[in-house]
Amino acid sequence: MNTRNQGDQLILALSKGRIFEDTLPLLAAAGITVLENPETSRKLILPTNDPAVRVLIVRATDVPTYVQHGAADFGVAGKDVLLEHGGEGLYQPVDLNIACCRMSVAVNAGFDYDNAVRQGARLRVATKFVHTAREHFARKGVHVDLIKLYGSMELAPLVGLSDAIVDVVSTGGTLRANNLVEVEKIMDISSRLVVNQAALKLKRERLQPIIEAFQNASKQQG
Ligand code: PRT
Ligand code: MG
Repeated sequence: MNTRNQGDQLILALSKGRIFEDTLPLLAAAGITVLENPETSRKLILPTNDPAVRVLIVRATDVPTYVQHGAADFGVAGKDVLLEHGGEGLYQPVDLNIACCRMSVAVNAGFDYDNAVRQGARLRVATKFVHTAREHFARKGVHVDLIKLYGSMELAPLVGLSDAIVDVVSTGGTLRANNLVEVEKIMDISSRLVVNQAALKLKRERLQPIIEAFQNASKQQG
């Protein structure tokens, strides 16, 4: 099978899990059904009921990269991921209101965050979201040493790697289970449709109806 992205093809980049699940109803609204389940299939390129449309399964943080370089024409990515990527080469026409959560600062239950900030203490902050964290603390005038992690941020304060973490929170269950407290919300997060800027021009006839279907379906959800 030729997997290069050609003119008559449309390639959608999605991550497994919540983004894939929440995107399925939007695809259905555009008349597109994915024919294999990424949780059970070993395939990284999934067929759909439309032979010209295929779905790439990539890591959530890699979705903007595939779309930026045109290896995928469009994709779905969280605002958290897009802020770290920077968004170059991407058109972001629709906030899909899916995979909603918030970006927050959390600390050990015993740590007096407000007092540390008031005292002008230098904070060690562990996060995957270094760009967002740097901007947040700069805005507050708080000095931080950022420690880049790639997952399980919740562990860092427990073992003394950091004083605080910046992470996305949805139910708060993971924080509670690890005796951490959310002390500051940085922003609300949802996922966006991202489209390669060149593809939007060259494949407009194919892409536009899908963008509109996503737009209408996400309005009805939200
Ligand atoms: O899992 P992987 O390392 O491959 O990447 P990822 O975690 O970025 O991907 P994925 O699929 O887990 O998340 C994709 C997108 O979903 C993120 O970019 C967010 O925009 C959004 N989202 C919504 C979330 C959550 N809710 C969420 N709860 N992403 C991650 N989480 C994590 C959270 O950090 C915590 O560790 O899930 C854990 C449980 O959260 P609680 O608060 O419900 O306990
Ligand atoms: Mg995850």
